[in-house]
Order: sequence, then structure tokens, then C-alpha cells
Amino acid sequence: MSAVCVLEGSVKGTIYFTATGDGKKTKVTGSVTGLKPGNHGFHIHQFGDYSAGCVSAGPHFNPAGKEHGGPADAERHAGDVGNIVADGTGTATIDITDAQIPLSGPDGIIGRSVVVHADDDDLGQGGHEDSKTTGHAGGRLSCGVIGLAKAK
Ligand SMILES: [Cu+2]
Ligand SMILES: [Zn+2]
Repeated sequence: MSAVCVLEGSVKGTIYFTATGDGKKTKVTGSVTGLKPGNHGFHIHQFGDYSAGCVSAGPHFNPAGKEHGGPADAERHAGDVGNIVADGTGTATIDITDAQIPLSGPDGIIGRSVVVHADDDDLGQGGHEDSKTTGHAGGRLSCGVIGLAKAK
């Protein structure tokens, strides 16, 4: 089973989600262009809703009711897959495998959103007012819904 997210606008890209063999982990691959060089928070947000722009995608996907963290932390939102890193040309290449973002089941991510942020996600460690909710990652540069991919 696989899914795909197309980000459009000045920050754009195509991101693929593939369930690994046992279905417990999801591999995330692809690239995003049009970024300023450096780290950019990259999350799964709760809703696939852009009726008022990316803000309608809601908060980080958090079915377990935890605080914001990094992908390797026990205390994290399911949607906290960390940062993507843009190179000097503004391109971030994504290759992430994560166990908390299944494609299917009660906590599945299909129909939810990818959001790429303006700034570095501090993974909950920055001491800012919003470090434990959003990682102080700044504005939402681009968002796209995670949809079921056509079989190849
Ligand atoms: Cu986010
Ligand atoms: Zn989070």
C-alpha cells in the first residue's frame, strides 16, 4: 500500500509514503524545492482541510495525546517526523522511516496533511512557549493532503 502527497506553490514537491513489509513502519521519500537552505519542520498534521489555507490542517497529528518531540523520542506526536534539510539550492531530499505514521488502521495518515514549515523544528527542546506544541517551527510554507496512491 502506498500514498502520495503533492505540495504546490513556491515551495513544492512530491512525497511518497510506502508501508514496509510488516506494515508497521512507513517509508517517506521524495523531495521539496523552493526552500531557504537549512532545517525546516516537517510534520503530519491532523486534517486534510485547506478551506482557510494551511492553517485548516490543524495541529500535529496526535492520537496519543502527547507533547511535541522529535522522531526518536518516546514523548512525541505521531506526526513529529522531524526536520527536512534544504541544501544550498533550496532542495530537501527526504528519506525517513517511521513507526508512528501507518497508512491504514485507526491511526492511519491517509486523508491528513503534510506541512512544511519556515523554520527549524526544535524537537521540543528549544524552551520557547511553543516548543512543546509545534517545535517553534514557524509559519506553514506549504501543505498537501496525503492521498491513496495509484498502484504502480
Ligand atoms: Cu507542522
Ligand atoms: Zn508535534
